[in-house]
Amino acid sequence: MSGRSSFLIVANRLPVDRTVGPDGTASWRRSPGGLVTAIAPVMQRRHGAWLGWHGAADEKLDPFEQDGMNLISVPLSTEEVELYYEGFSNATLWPLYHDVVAPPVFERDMWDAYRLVNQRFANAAAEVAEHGAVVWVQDYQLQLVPAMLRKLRPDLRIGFFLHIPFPPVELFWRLPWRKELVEGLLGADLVGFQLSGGASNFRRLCRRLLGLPYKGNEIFLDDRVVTTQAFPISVDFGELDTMVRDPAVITRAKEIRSELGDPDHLLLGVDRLDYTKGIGQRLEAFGELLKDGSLAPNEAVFVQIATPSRERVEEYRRLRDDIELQVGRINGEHAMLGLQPIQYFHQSYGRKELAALYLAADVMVVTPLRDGMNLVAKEYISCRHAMDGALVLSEFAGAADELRQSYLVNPYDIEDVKRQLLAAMRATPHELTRRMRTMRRRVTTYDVDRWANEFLNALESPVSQSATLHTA
Ligand code: ADQ
Repeated sequence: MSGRSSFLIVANRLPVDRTVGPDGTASWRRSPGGLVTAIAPVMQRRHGAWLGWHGAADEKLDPFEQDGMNLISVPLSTEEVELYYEGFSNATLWPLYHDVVAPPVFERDMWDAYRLVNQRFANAAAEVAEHGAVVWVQDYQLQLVPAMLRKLRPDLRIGFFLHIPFPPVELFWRLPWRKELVEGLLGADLVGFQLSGGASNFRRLCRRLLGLPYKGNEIFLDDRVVTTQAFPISVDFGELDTMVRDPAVITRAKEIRSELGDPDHLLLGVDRLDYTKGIGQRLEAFGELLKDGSLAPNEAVFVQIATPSRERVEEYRRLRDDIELQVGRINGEHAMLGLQPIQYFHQSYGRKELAALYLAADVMVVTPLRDGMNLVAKEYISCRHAMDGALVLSEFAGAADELRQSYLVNPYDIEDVKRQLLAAMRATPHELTRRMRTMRRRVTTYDVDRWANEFLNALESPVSQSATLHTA
């Protein structure tokens, strides 16, 4: 790849994974996920480029092309992976932005690495962006990039989207580097959040921390205006809807049910193994239903898929031990020969296998303690074209704002989770269809394509470009 680009995505990771074949040759494969699917066509149309780390430490790569996308690797050292990625991003910001459900770590060397790596990303973007290019920075690992980039290249149009929640002022206030982080984000023309609550937390913070006035969605700086707005992310509805009509996927879904002994109720959880996802809470509720006799051991099977995640961060190692102990206990108490009420898998699956699981499940259980959006909930909805199946969904997932017809629960209230699990299992087909139809209508209309387009339209809209200054 050569030359400059008029459209850039800047994200912690490149949208590809390296795989090594049996003969030892390495190749790149596009990573699954809605973000890549939504952005790929825009990239192709505009000769875009994607900047991000390629996943291996201490290695420099030349820019390369994959699936029509120009990819530029930003290198990270082993120490930077530890301090910037596992450290400041995942042990400081992640818990702080998720209601401090685990205690955040505040360490100066992590912050120093975060700043250094963000500067490297900003420098790389400044180097390849065409004059007046549109640059879209993604997520909490790169919150300093907008301001750093603006300083180097004031001609660019810079957007930022935060995939996780933006916390209330009172929680954010603890951060020793709060001012730098907020100023980093204010380097963007448009700062996007999953929910309007996150956007208003951010505006309030700007006023309290920096004394900046705001009106409606706009924050007024001395010389420009920053727009803040909610863009709830979504999934590739069409891709999933097509996939679950594939005869191979239908057969696999039937096989899954029969391998599980054709239970009356197949409950499913699919999450990264993360302490924000409320896996322990849902298993506790399910265990109690078995214990108090509300459910017979042969009546329901709970399949919990927990993708390995951030395994070098201490808190995640502890969580894995806790969950595995809990699964062992519940199965130990309630299993019968050849029948385990909880089937637990600490593995990653391909998209088709996941689609078959969604198709097989009667009740999808999504109970995060806090979640920016939660794509799993929307993926399940996309897979239920027969208009059956129930979604049990935490009030603390961003998706709850849109999916009001789910069985909403407070995951901290185990009795509530138990009640809603039972309600979902006992619902009539008519009731399930009524709920599912409305939820599917929402996800079909607001798919990930629309999300990306709405963000980019807002970023490039002449109204915000001409940004008439507030004279308050
Ligand atoms: P995550 O916290 O990773 O995302 P989520 O939105 O649920 O959470 O996305 C997880 C994705 O991984 C889904 O597409 C799911 O299908 C896939 N996945 C999970 N387990 C898997 C497995 N075992 N095998 C294969 N794939 C698996 C962050 C935020 C969310 C926000 C998204 C997007 O935390 O709140 O919705 O970004 O903005």
